[in-house]
Amino acid sequence: MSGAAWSDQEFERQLRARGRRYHIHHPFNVMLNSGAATPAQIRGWVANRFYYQINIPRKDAAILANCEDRAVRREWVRRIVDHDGHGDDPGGIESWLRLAEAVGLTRPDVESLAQLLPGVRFAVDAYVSFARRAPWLEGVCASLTELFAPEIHRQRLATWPQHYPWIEPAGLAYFQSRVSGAGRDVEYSLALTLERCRTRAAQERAIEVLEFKLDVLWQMNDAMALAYG
Ligand code: AHQ
Repeated sequence: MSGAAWSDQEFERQLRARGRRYHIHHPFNVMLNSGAATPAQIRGWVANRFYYQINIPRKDAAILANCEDRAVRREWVRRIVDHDGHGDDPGGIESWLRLAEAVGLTRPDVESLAQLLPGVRFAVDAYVSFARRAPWLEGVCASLTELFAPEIHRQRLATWPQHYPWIEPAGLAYFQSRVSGAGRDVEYSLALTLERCRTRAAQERAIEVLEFKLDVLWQMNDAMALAYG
């Protein structure tokens, strides 16, 4: 389509408008956050999302490897230590394993990926493969699904304790960390996207990349809904 470049305001509006396809609206997520999930469905979700979590640092390392801009790398590298941990901070992957124990899974079972569904594996692998071969700026654009992430984490924190009192509350610490973490991360990703995508073609490509990542998240929920009902 192309044509004149969108203003920053219009480009941001276009990006945020894709939130209607965010996985907060997927029936499986609605079931989880409305209190209708069984312990088995919760455990299946936690075990499968673990694969997404352990691949985030590898995805971000792929973006770093493709990025020649030191100023961007200085910012982006933080995402890796946020998940892998650094110093006294055990990191987000450790928090996810604590969530796993809080919902009645064991660390060895989750880390074995024994419950990993093919559809979840393929969606996550598609995301990592994309980050490896796409220009680094497109990898940045793919992370813009986090424009919508603080809300989904807040929703879990607001609903899971009342709906699932059997889950040890300390296990929800990861969601708490991402309310502010996702907000901080996406503030940088959005500013970089608005700054670097200066033509209409680059802006429309950014939208296309965001829609691909929205499909990755949606597909993960499709696979889990099919497997766990
Ligand atoms: O816990 C999540 C996380 O660390 C990230 C990194 C980011 C990216 O780089 O693509 N996306 C993301 C997301 C996380 N949690 C998801 C959830 O629903 O709990 C949301 C997901 C995202 O919105 O992309």
